[in-house]
Amino acid sequence: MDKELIQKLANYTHHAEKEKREIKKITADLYPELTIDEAYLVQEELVRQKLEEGHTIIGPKMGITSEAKMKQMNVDNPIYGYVFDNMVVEEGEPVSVSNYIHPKIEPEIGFVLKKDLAGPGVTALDVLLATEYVFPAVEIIDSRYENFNFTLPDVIADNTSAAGAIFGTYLRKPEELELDVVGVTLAINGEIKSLGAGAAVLGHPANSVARLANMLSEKGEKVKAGQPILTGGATAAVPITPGDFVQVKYGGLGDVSFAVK
Ligand code: OOG
Ligand code: MG
Repeated sequence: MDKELIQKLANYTHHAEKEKREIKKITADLYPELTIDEAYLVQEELVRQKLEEGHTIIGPKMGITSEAKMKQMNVDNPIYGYVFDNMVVEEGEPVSVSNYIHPKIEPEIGFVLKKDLAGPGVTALDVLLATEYVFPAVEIIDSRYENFNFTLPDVIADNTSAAGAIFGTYLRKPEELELDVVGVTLAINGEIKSLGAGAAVLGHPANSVARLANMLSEKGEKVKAGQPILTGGATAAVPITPGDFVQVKYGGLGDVSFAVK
């Protein structure tokens, strides 16, 4: 895959994101043979373009780390992408659907490390020993592809549908909780729409961070201390519409609430 094609595909998803416009997935007819490795090259170019425009990376995100997400999206392997500064919604602020194409939300458990983690061979124990805090989070995903319909390479080239993140402020040390049995409920206007537990995320959310470190090591990169890390939706994603009041509660790990306008 030459540089020109990488740029063309990165422009394709990047422009759709900026213009809040749905596009056909890359593998539909633009470039059906896109592989996972090539898709990460497209993602790298997309990240480069965003940095060049003056945006900054807030932290990495894992995706497709739970059975619920694999089933919902019909893809079967964890992937990673990046949350940028212009995607962060302050806790307590309303989420405006007009900023997105067809937003959905996901309850996630966040990590902040106190030291960098470089793979390969990083384990969940390594992650827990390197973790400063865990915190509750909600990710807003907004695939640029029609009907959220994509293959794994497509979604990687679309920065894993990253569009928004609300980082809760209820910080806990990882040893204060059994993160795998932390329950989570997502309610909209008082009605439970999805529920799960930390164990839905690769058995334990620390496994997701370990996987991230090991995947990044293939490119000579590491998971950096101090950045909020999203470990992936613990339940299927839920669409939001104006008038919704969303309340996501985590057992022993606080909650994140917001209005949708
Ligand atoms: C891809 C992003 C998945 C997660 O937490 O599983 C993701 C998508 O479902 O559009 O962020
Ligand atoms: Mg997610």
